[in-house]
Amino acid sequence: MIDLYSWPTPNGHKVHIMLEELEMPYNVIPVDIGKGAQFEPEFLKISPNNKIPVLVDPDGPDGGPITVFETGAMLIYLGHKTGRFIPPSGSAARFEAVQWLMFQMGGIGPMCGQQNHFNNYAPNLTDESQLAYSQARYDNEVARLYNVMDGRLGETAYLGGAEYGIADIATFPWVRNHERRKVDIDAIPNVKRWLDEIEARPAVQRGMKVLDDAGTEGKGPSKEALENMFGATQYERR
Ligand SMILES: N[C@@H](CCC(=O)N[C@@H](CS)C(=O)NCC(=O)O)C(=O)O
Repeated sequence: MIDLYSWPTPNGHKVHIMLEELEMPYNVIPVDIGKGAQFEPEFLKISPNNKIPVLVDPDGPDGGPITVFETGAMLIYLGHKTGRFIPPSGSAARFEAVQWLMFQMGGIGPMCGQQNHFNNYAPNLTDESQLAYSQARYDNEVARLYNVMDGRLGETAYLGGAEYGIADIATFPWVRNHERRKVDIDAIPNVKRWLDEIEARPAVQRGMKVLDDAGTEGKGPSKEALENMFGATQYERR
């Protein structure tokens, strides 16, 4: 059975949703990133970038176990393993889906992450003009990316193409919370249509509930969590 080292965050949710869509049995091992569990030496052996999630599949492609970190790689891995939620290997459709997956990995995820940081966390930034600049920079960039999505979804049913798949699964947990992203959803009706449809999928609803007993829902991070995620602990060489 697949072991998934995870935590209830947008990146964790991507893989929870994919595994639920696949109806694959899996075992979730919580890694409390607020308490610093991502820096434990045993975890760093499978996650050299000290981030969740990480997947360990005892039944990997060469007959032995395989470890995969980085959610984009994990979604491609699971799609390839099962032949589901990803177009056939080598097809033009595969590259179309992968490019929109990369749009999430290189754009939506990092920009929404920084927007969240500067709007909600930026713990030590007391210089108002720096804070205003940083917030405007990421608010604008996030709004721009939602508009790019809206254009794409005006042309195709799903982000990756005609079929629902890994690009949608990767993007949904980051964009569902549009109020937090300061985006007017009524101005981007194609994104709204897509969000409503994906939100209604039972597997998505199950995936979003994984680890919801971790007690993080609706709570801001503690001082200890802010230190672990953004403070000096992050920059110690390990
Ligand atoms: N690009 C990575 C990002 C993973 C990531 O940022 N994970 C966050 C939680 S959403 C994390 O583990 N943060 C803990 C830390 O940075 O110490 C992926 O897609 O897997």
